[in-house]
Amino acid sequence: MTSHPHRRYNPLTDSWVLVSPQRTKRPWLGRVDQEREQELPEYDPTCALCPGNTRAHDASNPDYESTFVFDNDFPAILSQPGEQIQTDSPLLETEPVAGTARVLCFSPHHNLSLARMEPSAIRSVIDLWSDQTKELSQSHEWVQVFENKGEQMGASNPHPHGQIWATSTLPSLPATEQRAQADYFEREGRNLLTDYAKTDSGSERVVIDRDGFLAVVPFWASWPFEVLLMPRFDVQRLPDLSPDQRDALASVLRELLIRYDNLFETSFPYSMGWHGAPGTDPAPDWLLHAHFFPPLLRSATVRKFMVGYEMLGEPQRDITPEQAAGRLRDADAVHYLDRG
Ligand code: H2U
Ligand code: ZN
Repeated sequence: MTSHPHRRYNPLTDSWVLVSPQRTKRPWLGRVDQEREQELPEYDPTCALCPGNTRAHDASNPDYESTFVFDNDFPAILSQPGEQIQTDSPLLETEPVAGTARVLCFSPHHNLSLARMEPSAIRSVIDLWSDQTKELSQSHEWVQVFENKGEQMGASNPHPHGQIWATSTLPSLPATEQRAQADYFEREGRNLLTDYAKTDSGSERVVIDRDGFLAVVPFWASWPFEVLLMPRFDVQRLPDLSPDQRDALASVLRELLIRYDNLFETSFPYSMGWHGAPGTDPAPDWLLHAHFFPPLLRSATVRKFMVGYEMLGEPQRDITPEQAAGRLRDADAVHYLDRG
């Protein structure tokens, strides 16, 4: 790949990223922070997500032993839509929205993360994601499963958890992906992401390729260690994954998150989430996939900021997706906290 500045096109979001590989010619400045993270207790009596504890509004958690889901006590969306807001200009456009917001506890153990959980426990989380998606997609246009992990991403609590926001409207990013995949399918007669998985298999961008799943730092990645996780088989939605495929996914997901943690020997912060076809009708243009957007660049504390040119022009990166994937491949597949 060239060492000259160039732009790369993201066909999923119809946008471009500026890549400046010549700036990484200098030796790698990465360092491992000596400072160890604070050790967390397995149970925290002040945590709103730990088993048996009381949350806001006096709701109390059961003594759950695997996963636990509850309606968010501070939801961003409400079950009933408000009235259409009247404005006096077409430039001031609004739309009512209704929905359901839930919090998903991944484990009763306050001090774990998905990377540190057993494959069978991760499998339970995948089942939870799938069941919730199945249930909520009956009555919502879009079901967004996501995890916002780490203080650097604004997560309020280290207890392993994710969220679901299910809405009566299709949000902007999935709507863009929807259009891109539909356009590609109409133009080429094939599935965009299935074609991309074929294009990238065996490439320098592969992080993991096994058991039917492919994790790559996509050609068009904006974030330094962004990853796109895709099945190598035709599946549009989480609930459609078979039991064997879910087990395989648990194993691949675990490996990816361990590699992330090992990169800078830190509990790697990120936002991740699933994009599957909206609705329940057949959608041959869609491929189920997960995006991982981690903020870190050079160490546990040196992060990438999307500022300046990025806010006014377009995203820019120095380390190429190929270099980033190489570093994730070189990272150990055994968690640093589990090494002898
Ligand atoms: P974050 O860590 O990403 O902020 O997610 C925690 C969520 O948990 C957040 O959406 C909810 C917050 O509203 N929450 C409750 O529903 N009840 C509580 O008692 C505390 C936090
Ligand atoms: Zn907790």
